[in-house]
Amino acid sequence: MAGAQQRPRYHFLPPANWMNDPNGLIQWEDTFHLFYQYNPAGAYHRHIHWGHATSHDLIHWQHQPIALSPTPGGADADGCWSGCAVNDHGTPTLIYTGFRLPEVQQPCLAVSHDGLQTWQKWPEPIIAAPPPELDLLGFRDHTVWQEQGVWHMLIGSGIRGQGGTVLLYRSPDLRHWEYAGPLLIGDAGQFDPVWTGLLWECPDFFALGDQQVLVCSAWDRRPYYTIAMIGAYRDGRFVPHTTHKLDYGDAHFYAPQTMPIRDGRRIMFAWSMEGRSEESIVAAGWAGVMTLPREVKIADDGQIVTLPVNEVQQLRQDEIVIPSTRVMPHDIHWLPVHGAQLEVELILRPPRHGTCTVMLRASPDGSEATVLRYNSRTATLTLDRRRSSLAGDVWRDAHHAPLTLHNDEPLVLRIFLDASLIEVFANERRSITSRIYPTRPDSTGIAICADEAAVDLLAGRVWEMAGIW
Ligand code: DQQ
Repeated sequence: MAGAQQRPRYHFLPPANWMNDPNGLIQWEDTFHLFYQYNPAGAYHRHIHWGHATSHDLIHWQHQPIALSPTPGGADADGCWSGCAVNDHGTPTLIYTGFRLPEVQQPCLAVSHDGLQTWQKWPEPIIAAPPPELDLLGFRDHTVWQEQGVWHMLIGSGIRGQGGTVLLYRSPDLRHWEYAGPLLIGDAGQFDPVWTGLLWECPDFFALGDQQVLVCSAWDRRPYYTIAMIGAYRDGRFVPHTTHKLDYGDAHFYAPQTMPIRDGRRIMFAWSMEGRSEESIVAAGWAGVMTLPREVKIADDGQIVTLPVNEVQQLRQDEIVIPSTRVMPHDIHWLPVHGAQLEVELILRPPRHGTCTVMLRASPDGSEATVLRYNSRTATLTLDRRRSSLAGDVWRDAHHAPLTLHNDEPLVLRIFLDASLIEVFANERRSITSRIYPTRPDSTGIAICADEAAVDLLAGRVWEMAGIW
């Protein structure tokens, strides 16, 4: 499978090699900094460094020299794993996980005195070992904030036999930390409404309006998905009252991190992992892409939703307006557009009891098509990848998002296609982020299909999207 054809053009990724989690997101003066888990040696996860890029608009990025590299013999000898950036009274400071084989994980710290370009590591890990009384599955990934003059840090973990957990620490100076107990222990046996995994990676914790939100990536021998918990935070404990998937594309939306920016928005990036075999990843020479920058919001139904920032609109080129029409049962209505880098906006009225389907990246004969289907009987939006690619080595499972349309509410879709990446936003309250690998050069079409009952296309607009490099 050709690597170049699958490479996104308007989403962030390094020039080559392996990328995973976004790290150290921070707005410093007029510049946004995005660090990321990076292997400069190839398109596989090993000996992880921190890559670095900067932007003035969250959309266009400049690659910067590598920020952190493993120090031979040091606490991070086998990897500088995920972490965050804070402003320590004017000094940019990174807190990250030093990783040593076979599986030692220790919190580490580095500071910059030249405007976030080069970093000096604190000579020792800032916490020597996890609390000895806990039987933990991991001790990694950091979010740090200040509360009444005291630094607070969460570390992702899991308590064997219990479930994912985040451990709370406090410090006067970012270098000396005291364990303050678990902020929250999950219950991995609990499937209702969502299974929360054995280990929580990459915790993020913030207030949004009058709600407190904990975001964690649920792991059990492999990444599963990202969960958002909404609840109350008091005396170092968090009590969630709602838990849901943050994005319904499962492992393709993982390890997100947020930053508050000066205009009041909270911006999130997530890592979208590949969904193809290691052989084709290594052959392509690159792996991993960031989602669009998204603003974190509370949707009208109370779930946390992440929506593309308005700055994304600057990438729109030549708008094509799609006339409204009624698609009769069993008809396929092709839109007058083609492309692999598109933003698509569709307002549809699905049948009251039935399904309506949008085929994306579809070949004229339909042998390749990614199928987005809304079923009003089950109130579910499905992204079906069974026919997304003729390649033999790609992930084909479907993603399902619960979505109830109220009364006469139409289905409002905003879809971003960028080579192998697809991001679907529905009614500003659900998102599905995934990876597709169409192989045919003519798999560029979009069609609306009515199944047993007619579907009204009320309005539509499509834009070709400009590249960001
Ligand atoms: N990726 C990092 C870990 C983190 C995981 C290692 C999540 O710190 O737990 O690259 O994708």
